Amino acid sequence: MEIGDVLTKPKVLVTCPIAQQATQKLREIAEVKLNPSAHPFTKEQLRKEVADINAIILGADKFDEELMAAAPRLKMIARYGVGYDNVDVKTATSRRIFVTYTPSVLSDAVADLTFALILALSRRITEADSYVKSGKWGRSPFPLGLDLARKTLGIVGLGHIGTKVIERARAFNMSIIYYDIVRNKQAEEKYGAKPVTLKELLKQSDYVSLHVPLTEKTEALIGKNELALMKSTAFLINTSRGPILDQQALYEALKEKKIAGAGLDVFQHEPIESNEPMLKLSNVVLTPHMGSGTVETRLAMALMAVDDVIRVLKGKDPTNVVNIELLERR
Ligand code: 8YV
Repeated sequence: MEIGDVLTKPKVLVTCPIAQQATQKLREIAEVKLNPSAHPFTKEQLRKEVADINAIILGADKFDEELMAAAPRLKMIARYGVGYDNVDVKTATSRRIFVTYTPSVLSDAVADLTFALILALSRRITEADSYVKSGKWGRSPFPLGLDLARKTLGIVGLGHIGTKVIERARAFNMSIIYYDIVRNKQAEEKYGAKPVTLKELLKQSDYVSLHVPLTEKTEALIGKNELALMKSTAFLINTSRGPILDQQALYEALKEKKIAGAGLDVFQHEPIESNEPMLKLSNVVLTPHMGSGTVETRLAMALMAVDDVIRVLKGKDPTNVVNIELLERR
């Protein structure tokens, strides 16, 4: 801390809208700067904004080495979310900047949205809504949907969110298979989830749901060859990160009806581009990256992020640390 900092409150930048209750709590100990616009900061804006901040609560903005270099007083980056693929954690660690995140509190919300997409696809909810609103009821028959009971759900990445999806699927009487680089014995015993290879999962599942973090290893995990293994009656759901899927390959598979449909909350580029061909397909249900977007969950995430910011600004260790090496080095 610099001498001037003792006399003034530490400065915290919040790059995305968060619950007022959380910003109020933060204001008790810090000077809080919010992003006044509905749009994310541009990189240039962010470079200026970070010049004198001590901590940042970060939305989906990319935070790289260049921005860290432009923020000499930065002690921590609190990711408002569970995924931290937008943060250069390696550089943060080398600069002794804590990176925190908000795991677990959003798992139910993301699992709910995953299931909402599964149900919307199976029972054609978005099409049915347009059918009724456009006055077609009584004039042409509405196509039949599909049962979930006795179908197979394939979970790719069985962590906290994947487990919550399984809990919901069990209530719908679905069979569960999963692929993960680590065996989840607990889920196997508790829910009868069967571990399989990715290839087997793609071949056997009626619904494939992606729940892996975005890393170098998971980028484009599902491409043309993987999609070709899926049943023509199967659906793909992605509430994790866009780049895990090859979006162009998915578009082609959907267009040529090689798979039945897709429910997507995340995309290669966000916001989705207006000329994105996927927007014209009828066998997709698209949502605007809103997996954690409920009142209760967003409040819990904001308070979790703020609590860690307060801890760090008071010289304590944060609780939800990504770069735990920094704790070990203390
Ligand atoms: C976003 C998410 O963080 O948890 C995540 O990683 O993708 C979301 O919860 C949220 O939309 C704010 O950026």
